[in-house]
Amino acid sequence: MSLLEIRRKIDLKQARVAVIGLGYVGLPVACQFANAGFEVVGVEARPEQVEMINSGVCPIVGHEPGLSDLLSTVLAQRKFRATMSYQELRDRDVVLIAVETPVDENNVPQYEALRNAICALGPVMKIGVLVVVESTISPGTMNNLVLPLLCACSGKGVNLDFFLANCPERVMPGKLLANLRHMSRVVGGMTTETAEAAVAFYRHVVQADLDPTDCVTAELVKTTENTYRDVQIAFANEVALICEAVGGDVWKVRELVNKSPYRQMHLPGAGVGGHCIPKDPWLLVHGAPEERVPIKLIPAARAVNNSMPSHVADLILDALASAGSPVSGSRILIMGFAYLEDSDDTRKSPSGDLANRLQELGAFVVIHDPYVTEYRQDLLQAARNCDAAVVMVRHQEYLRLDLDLLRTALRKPVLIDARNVFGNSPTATRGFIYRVLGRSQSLIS
Ligand code: SAJ
Repeated sequence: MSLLEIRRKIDLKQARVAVIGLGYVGLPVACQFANAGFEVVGVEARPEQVEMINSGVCPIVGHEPGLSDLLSTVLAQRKFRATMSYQELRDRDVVLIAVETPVDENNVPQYEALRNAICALGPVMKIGVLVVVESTISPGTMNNLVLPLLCACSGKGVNLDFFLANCPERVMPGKLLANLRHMSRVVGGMTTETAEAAVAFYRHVVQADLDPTDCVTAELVKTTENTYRDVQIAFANEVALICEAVGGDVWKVRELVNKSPYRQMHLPGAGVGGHCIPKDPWLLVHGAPEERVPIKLIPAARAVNNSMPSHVADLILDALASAGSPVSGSRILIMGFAYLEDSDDTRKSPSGDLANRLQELGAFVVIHDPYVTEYRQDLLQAARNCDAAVVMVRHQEYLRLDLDLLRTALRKPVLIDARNVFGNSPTATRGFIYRVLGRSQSLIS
């Protein structure tokens, strides 16, 4: 089948679609295309996920508006089904690959899931199939890994027997369906015609810009947009450390800096968690050959952000010392374990790093988080007999907290604010031994 024939089937919504990997990227994508009128098969390696999905239970934890209902709808319409078998991909015209691409403890990308998907797809994919990689990958991966491996595993030729594109996902936990519909996408193709065919396909579910380009550009855009954010956050964090040392208040400095044209200083804080920002800078760096590109800034920014939980621990030690409490043997309440405000997602949470650091120092840690099941307890009850409380996440519940009640519950009135939740509130500044990340002690009355 030629690309023109694929285009015709896409335009008529007669293209049979498959999505490999039904995680927080693949499942919403599969449901959206099924809801747009395509018949979609989802391939998932975890049998319990397949069973949950086919029984209409959305396996994605956390609040994802509309996803459960959409899954039920497309299952009822028999437009979508999940399977473990790649044999069901033999008749597919368009195959999206949305598997995980983590980095290991040495920050080296791990493409095992991607390789497994390609090696399983190759032998069964039909002539004329359009294969689109949605996973976030290092620049060069399409040309140097995906393409040669797919040719080898299928015995087919690219642009002849199959067509290959890269359309990186731009999803955000908590807004999976909304982002999918309303955020622009870069669509890289091995040829211009392939990119245009992929644009025609995504046009059925994406209402924002779809920007056709080559695969390397698509890989660079996705990894760069998240690396940009990580570096910007690291800059804000380093300015926070400077402010603490020189008698400044980074929150005031940031507010005034951002009044200057073309300044968008990010928020300093307790660290950078989640599944994207801590990982994607390493995917970007890994794409550039070390011997040819002297990369310094991006790893340094990662190091700054990774050091913030330890800096919060230092603020806690300083405040406990002022209260005459040694850290060893102290009970410390960590408020917020999710990596992001008003989320239950705890992936690479800075609070986990802080808890480990405090326990190394001999402290006993009590964790509270209104969104995370195992830490969803009464806050004031959790605060009882604690010698300090540290706010790590700007959850709405903390913004509304009555600090007088917190002070009464604590054994010692020690409060460390790693996200400037309480600002200059008199109850915080006068009622506690109070530390705010990025604000010099001299400015806290
Ligand atoms: N953070 C800061 N300061 C900031 C912004 C974030 O310390 O100014 C911290 C957060 O507390 C969190 C981490 O960084 O621990 C990540 O926060 P995030 O707002 O970047 O949220 P993510 O990880 O969900 O990032 C996603 C990304 N989206 C995709 O990959 C498709 C990212 O590209 C988006 O920029 C981001 O959402 C967004 O815009 O909210």
